[in-house]
Amino acid sequence: MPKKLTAAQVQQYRDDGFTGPVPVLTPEEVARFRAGLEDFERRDGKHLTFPERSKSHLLFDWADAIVHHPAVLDAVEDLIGPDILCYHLTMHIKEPDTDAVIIWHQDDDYFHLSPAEHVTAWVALSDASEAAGCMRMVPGVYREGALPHIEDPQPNHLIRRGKGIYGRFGEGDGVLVPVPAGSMSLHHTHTPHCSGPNRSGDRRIGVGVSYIPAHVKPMTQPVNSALLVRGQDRFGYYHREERLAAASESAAARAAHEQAYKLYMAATIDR
Ligand SMILES: O=C(O)CCC(=O)C(=O)O
Repeated sequence: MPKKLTAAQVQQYRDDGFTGPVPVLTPEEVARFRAGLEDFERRDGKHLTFPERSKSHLLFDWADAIVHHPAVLDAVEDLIGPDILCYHLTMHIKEPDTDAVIIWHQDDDYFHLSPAEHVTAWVALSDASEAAGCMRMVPGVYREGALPHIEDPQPNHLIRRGKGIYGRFGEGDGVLVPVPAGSMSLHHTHTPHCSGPNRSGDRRIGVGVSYIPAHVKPMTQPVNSALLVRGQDRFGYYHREERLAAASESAAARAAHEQAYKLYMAATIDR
């Protein structure tokens, strides 16, 4: 009996490689978490960018609350079991009426983890409609495993390195996966996905959280750090991150975030 997902959603994930939308946050939580993000941006004088866009849960209490949210973790547990590490987090924000896109790719090509059981929970802090540039995903193709990617950085590509699958999928391929504010989608690491520009009047704010079962191994060196968010880690494959303990942006949080970000940049692929 799944904890959060319906049996049909679990089946859709097994068949298609993704499911959603799954409601996870209350409207009050959405407003509070978005206010936390935008309060930081106001004080910082600019839109969130790297390094704070990456592993934000080690720095900000609102992001920490999302990666530990029981509704999010219950759904993730339904897919990958009870021993869960948060391997990474990237804030995917598209400003209103801008050209930023994400080209067709599989997450595995950035992360290189084995076995391929990594799942991305994409939590919406604003409406990710078709007009706002929600994701498109191709059902069933995840079963083919890793597809060839080419590196081709482009200025309007939200993921800096711009590694993508070229020549196989076009603009209208796959199915749209709109996610209303407070809900999330879940996709498998081999699911090809992309997203178009935000033509809506609001920011499109997505929190992409990468979860893995503790038995999933890193296939690249040096090894990244990861945060145990539920259950036990009997394997110890990753440097251990500590949960944000003090207030957002404290000196200790900044130091822990800086260390984890540096390791991530050295260990894996720019995202
Ligand atoms: O935010 C998007 O449009 C795509 C995000 C993405 O590629 C991911 O979460 O894996």
